Amino acid sequence: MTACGGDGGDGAGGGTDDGKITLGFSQVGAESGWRTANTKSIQDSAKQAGIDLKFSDAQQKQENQIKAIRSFIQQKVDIIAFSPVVESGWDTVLKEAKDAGIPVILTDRAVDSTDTTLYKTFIGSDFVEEGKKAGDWLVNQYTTTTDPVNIVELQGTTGSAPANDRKKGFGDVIATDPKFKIIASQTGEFTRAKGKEVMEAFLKANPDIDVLYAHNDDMGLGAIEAIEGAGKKPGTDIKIITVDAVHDGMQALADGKINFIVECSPLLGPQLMDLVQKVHAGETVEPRVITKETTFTQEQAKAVLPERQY
Ligand code: GYE
Repeated sequence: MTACGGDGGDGAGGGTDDGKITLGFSQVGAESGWRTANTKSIQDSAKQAGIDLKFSDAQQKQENQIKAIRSFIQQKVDIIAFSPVVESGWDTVLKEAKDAGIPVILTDRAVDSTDTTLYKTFIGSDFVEEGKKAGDWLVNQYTTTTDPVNIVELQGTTGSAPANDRKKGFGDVIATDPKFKIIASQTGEFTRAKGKEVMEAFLKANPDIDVLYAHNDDMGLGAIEAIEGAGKKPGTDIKIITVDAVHDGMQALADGKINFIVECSPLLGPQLMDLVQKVHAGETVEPRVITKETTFTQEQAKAVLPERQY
């Protein structure tokens, strides 16, 4: 219906000829509750928008994402979207897509390519801002004391945009007062199992931990098990801040086991499909689309928990 007459195609046109847009999507993996909700959002909204989705799961490996993107190029999909597992190392494959005339949309995570013509737009959260919100909450909790505050940090996937940026945003805020000390910081790979394992090691090595900052809910939930296993009370003996606000995280917050969650919305599907349609129609789109999000205290979690979608 919206075909623009004339030659009716630009050579980049899709794998099939049924008039549907074909979207190749390379997902990071299935490491967390956030990721599961994100995948569902993308699959549901593609269906709703009548977009033919070719979905590929990279199991947290960049090489698998590069393979998937090359395969999408070979299949001549109309558009490629992907959530880059790490920030670096994408220039070559992005150039291949560009040379093939296939537009690319970055979803959820950024790349560090200096050539921004390699992709049309980037939709996702401002992770530095999320880290800052976590830091601001902490600073406000400890205004009346000058005693040292010992913090341990569970980082996300090494080299990923959310791990780099959440660390930076938080670090910048707490650096304003030397009483805040990050006494241990290690990756928990955004998973529950690794979060638990690393927290166990943190607890063994550090008898005096005041605060845990975990870059996502899943690692925080794993750490809660470790803290309980060590005979301590999560949320009381050790204050916990996480990011995402997925259902299980919000439940732990409402139960008093987590103290504060910075929201990161995984429901990017509808906006992504909208961008796919616009880019396909040759319309100009904003180079950066930032997801709106909030933060939750324990009281707020109790109030909103019944209506949460994920
Ligand atoms: O916070 C984490 C997931 O890239 C925003 O990846 C995403 C992050 C999210 O595994 O739970």
